[in-house]
Amino acid sequence: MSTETTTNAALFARAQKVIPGGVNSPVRAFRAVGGTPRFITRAQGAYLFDAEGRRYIDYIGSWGPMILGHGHPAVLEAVHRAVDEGLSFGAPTEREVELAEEILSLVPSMDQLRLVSSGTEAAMSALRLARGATGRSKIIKFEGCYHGHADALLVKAGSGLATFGHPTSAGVPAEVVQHTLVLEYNNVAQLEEAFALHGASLACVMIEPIAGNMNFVRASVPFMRRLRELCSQHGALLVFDEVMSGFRVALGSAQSLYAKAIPGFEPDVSVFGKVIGGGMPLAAFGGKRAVMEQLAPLGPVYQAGTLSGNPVATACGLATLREIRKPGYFEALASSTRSLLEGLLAAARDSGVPMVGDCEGGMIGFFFADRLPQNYSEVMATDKERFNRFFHAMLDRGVYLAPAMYEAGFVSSAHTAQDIAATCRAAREAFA
Ligand code: KE4
Repeated sequence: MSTETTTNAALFARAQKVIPGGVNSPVRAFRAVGGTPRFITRAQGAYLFDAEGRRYIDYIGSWGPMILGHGHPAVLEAVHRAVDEGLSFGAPTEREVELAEEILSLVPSMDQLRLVSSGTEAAMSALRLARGATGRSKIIKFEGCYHGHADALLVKAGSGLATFGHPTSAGVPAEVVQHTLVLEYNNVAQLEEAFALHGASLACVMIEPIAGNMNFVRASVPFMRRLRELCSQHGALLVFDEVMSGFRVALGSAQSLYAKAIPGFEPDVSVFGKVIGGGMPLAAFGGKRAVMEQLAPLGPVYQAGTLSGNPVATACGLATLREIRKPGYFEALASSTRSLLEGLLAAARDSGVPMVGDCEGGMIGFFFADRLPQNYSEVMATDKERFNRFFHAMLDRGVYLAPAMYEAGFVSSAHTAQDIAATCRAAREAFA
């Protein structure tokens, strides 16, 4: 590699010639925070290394998958073995059955699941399944929740509850989102009204139970309890999009937290991704047998994928799940994450900077505000400029936070107490 392409800026200029925006996923382009994206050459443990040889403590973890940190020996060993056996067969393998059994053993709300290659594909398929299983077309989603980029889910709130959504992306015809109603997260009154108006024609409600795509916002227990009641009452399926929260906020995912607070609580369909692939392209959606049996080849709802259940990806996911289900794993991870949050908030407090935050398991979020936002508009009212300055001040000090204030952060089991302490020291310098 010649010298002129060893800097991040040179690589970014070169990338932009051949890839739109120089990235294969928009949030990587740093457009929300400004500056030049770091081109990563390798990663190990809690660290990323960029093209200029800089080391960063990594709090993105590939946007969630790298819960064990980078290069965990058990995961690499499993992947190397799988690679030697074959990259893809397009035929069933025992390992995808093992992975399905492993996931189902940790998510009692599901009888069966299907493996796919991305969270988008899983959420899109879950939506089609809900519509096929109920014979209904209308759906509800919430402002600030992201469920991948399938057309019907790229939609923003209409001008009120009677009107349906408008596309958030070019290329999505209005007809495609005319059945999608967008409500305010944590707003029980809107739920009541929407179900009163449309309950009989609702196929499903899709929700991120802990919303990681507006940084970190929990669905309140009263809201979630009422949502479950209304879905049951009107025959709409409750679809939990746990692509981000799944196996990240708890071993039993976010649904296990709501099951503790609401006796008998279960979603009808769940969507997973990220952690269950351990960094390889793998996601899943599942639910009760009666719903899942609507899927081809058994039922009328079509869904398919060349690399679904890929033998290398399933090896990576299986090795990851077998590590995180070990006794004490999540207690230790949650403790690291809490000490990070407490350290950051203490640094802000000592500098007179208004900062709030929340965390659960290995997922963390913080806002420059006086109180925790409960919905998208409150998140967007927090101090974006201060976040962006903080992001760069931390990046300059070797701490890689999510490059957008509406993204969550992730701690891995590879982050040591020293890494957490170094991060909090960097925050104190950044706030000074
Ligand atoms: P993917 O298609 O990116 O694997 O998953 C889509 C998806 C679905 N549901 C939830 C709750 C998600 O968080 C995601 C993807 N999350 C983003 C981070 N905000 C991935 C990062 C990116 O878009 O590059």
